[in-house]
Amino acid sequence: MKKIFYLFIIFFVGCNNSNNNQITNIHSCSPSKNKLYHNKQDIIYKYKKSLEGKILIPGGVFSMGGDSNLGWKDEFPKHEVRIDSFWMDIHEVTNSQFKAFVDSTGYVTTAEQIVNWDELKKLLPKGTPRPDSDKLAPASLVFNPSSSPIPLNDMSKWWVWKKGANWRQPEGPESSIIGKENHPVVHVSWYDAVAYCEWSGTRLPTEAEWEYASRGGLENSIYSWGNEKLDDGDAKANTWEGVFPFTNTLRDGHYYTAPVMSYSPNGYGLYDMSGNVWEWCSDWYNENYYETHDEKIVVNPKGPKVSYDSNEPYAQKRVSRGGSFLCNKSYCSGYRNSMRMKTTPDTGSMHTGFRTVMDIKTSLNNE
Ligand SMILES: [Ca+2]
Ligand SMILES: [Ca+2]
Repeated sequence: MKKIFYLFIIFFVGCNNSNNNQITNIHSCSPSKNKLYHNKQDIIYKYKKSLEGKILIPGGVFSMGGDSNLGWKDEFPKHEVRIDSFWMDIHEVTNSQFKAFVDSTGYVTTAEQIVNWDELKKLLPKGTPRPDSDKLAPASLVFNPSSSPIPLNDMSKWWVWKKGANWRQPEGPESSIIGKENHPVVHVSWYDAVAYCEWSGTRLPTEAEWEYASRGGLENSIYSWGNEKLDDGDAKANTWEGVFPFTNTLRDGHYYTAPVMSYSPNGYGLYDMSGNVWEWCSDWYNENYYETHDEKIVVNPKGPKVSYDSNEPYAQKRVSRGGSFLCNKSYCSGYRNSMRMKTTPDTGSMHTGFRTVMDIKTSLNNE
């Protein structure tokens, strides 16, 4: 099932929340080490630090949720979470890696398929007329910069539903991934990401695992590198620097995607947890999920049973994290550790990708 042009707004609504959705209580931003705990798994992996492009994220307890008044309402309340150790991809899944999957399986991504109108109309108000067949052709969302500064309240001004755009042709039929083999794959739906995981014997991270990993061992820091502002010092991530979506200063060196591992890793040795492309998580999105926790410490949360977004209450959405090359401080600051994005699982776009994780137990069974 695929969303079409007039539904893509659903995807970006989280980036467009106005400031009245932010809360004003400011939390401590002093970095400190997470509270690690040790179990048998950690002892086993004390002697093994790498696994096929993955790195061991040691289990521990951390405070999950918003770290400052930059946080949206759905990032609160901040709560204690315990995470077991797991392996995580050092970098986002690349075009080269995704091509190996497609070459091996013949998999056809969501963006390469004709839109199934019978499925799509279930997401739309009753009586919505069937679009022309042309509008149901294989397509995906492509960024379209503005020619002048514009108000940031209408995402259709900088996104187009482009026929022929998919992971092989990120900017449309005239483009390709030749020379971008080490860039993150994009235009992948949640279903595409899960299919890749099943093929590779991995899985998507839970939202809690993703945030824990992004923090890199620092507690209550705003960004994966700490609390230094994005614009200070060396470039820290591939984001949008300038007046979005008009001018881009290219201070970080990249307009669209950057090759993975172009910037310094975080404390766990993970690259591009902030920026470059959004990364799918396994969880359903529910804006009230954090409020449902009444345990002192939540253990390995796997997300809510049902999705809920009051902006689009009929749409079932999955979580993605980390922001992209289109994130800007004037807009969504999606590159913060705790920022939660939500979108329907059939939606891909030119700034959404993923990375995989593996349970310790799974990796042991593979030996
Ligand atoms: Ca950039
Ligand atoms: Ca990323």
